[in-house]
Amino acid sequence: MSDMHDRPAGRRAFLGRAAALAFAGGARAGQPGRGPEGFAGLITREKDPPNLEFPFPALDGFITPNERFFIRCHFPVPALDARSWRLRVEGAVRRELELSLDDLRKLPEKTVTATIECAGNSRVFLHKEPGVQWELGAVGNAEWTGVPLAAVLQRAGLAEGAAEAVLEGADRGEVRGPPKSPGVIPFARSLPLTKARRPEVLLAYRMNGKELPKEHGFPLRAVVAGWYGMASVKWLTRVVVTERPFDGFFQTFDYTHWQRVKGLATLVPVTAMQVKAAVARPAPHEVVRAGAAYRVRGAAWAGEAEVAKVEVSTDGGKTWEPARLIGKSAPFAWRLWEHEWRTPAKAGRHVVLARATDGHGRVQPPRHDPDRRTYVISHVLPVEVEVR
Ligand SMILES: Nc1nc2c(c(=O)[nH]1)N[C@H]1C(S)=C(S)[C@@H](COP(=O)(O)O)O[C@H]1N2
Ligand SMILES: [Mo]
Repeated sequence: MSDMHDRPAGRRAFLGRAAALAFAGGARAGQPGRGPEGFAGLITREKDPPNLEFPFPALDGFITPNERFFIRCHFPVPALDARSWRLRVEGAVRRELELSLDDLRKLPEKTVTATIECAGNSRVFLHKEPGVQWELGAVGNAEWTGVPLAAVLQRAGLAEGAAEAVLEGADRGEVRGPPKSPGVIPFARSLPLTKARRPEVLLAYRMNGKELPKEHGFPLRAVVAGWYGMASVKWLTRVVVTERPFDGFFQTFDYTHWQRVKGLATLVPVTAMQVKAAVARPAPHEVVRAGAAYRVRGAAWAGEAEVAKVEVSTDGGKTWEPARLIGKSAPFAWRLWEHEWRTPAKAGRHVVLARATDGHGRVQPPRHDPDRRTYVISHVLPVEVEVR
């Protein structure tokens, strides 16, 4: 299983059943209410619009299959017809474009394996903050295929002074607030051109080798690898190149955090994902057998950086041991990890923790920094288990 994520693009992208059960320890097969691989479906956090999360304890492979990938929608899912659908490119460009899906498919195709985490993932662990109450599962890792945004921008030609690319979706609605939106607005987010032109930023029409599902942005979405999910605009219909930073609703009121510049707190848009390890098993309040071998396991990701190290503590943070990183490191994709735990002989409550370090030496913080507001929730999260 050490080569579990090292598969060439286009081949069967998720683990075979045998390998999946090996990662899952095989223990969950046949449990009531669970499928053979321990997957009991997504958890509904909000019905309308759909906001559903992956039950993170069911993590059993490097690739998240499409039907297991979390869904985050601010507005109702738009129904788009692929034949009449067009992507308009306008603003500070030399040539405005109107591209069909066929036009896009003629550009050089590219596949990127990327982890997308919602910036509000793990919000339920903060103290009674408003917003979708995600546990650990507003995150997934998929193989995205499409064309680089850079290729489209190059076709349009950037005008002098161009600074950002605003990506606009076809979904729209009114945010009741507070704060309220200025009436009905589409979902839109901008990228500075330095990121927009990077090779890992795709306009994707396929997800794990299949047509992009409706809830995930059919027929075309952005995939901004390395950044939190809000940047990966779904149901993309327009790219507007601007000369000045875009101050739209989801760029200012939502998905921003405080940054201290010379002692002054200033709001900045949420961008790159921060290093984070999440424990899949044990699940919270799982009953674990005393005096036995237990495989602690999970995933870790670090946005634009690499996961350098994952450490596990099974004594509430007093001592830490290195976990084994599975497979090879792939840029922008999470890394599965595991750790053998010899559980105590005596029954009682125990706290399991995982802590990741990225390639720049940045370690997950022990507590949530309030300057991050209710986003970028990457502090170490304790998992309480009962040894019995
Ligand atoms: N058009 C549009 N794009 C969107 C959103 C949205 O509501 N509308 N939600 C964003 C957020 S906050 C996240 S976390 C990701 C989630 O992508 P997924 O639903 O495919 O998991 O989509 C992003 N792109
Ligand atoms: Mo999100």
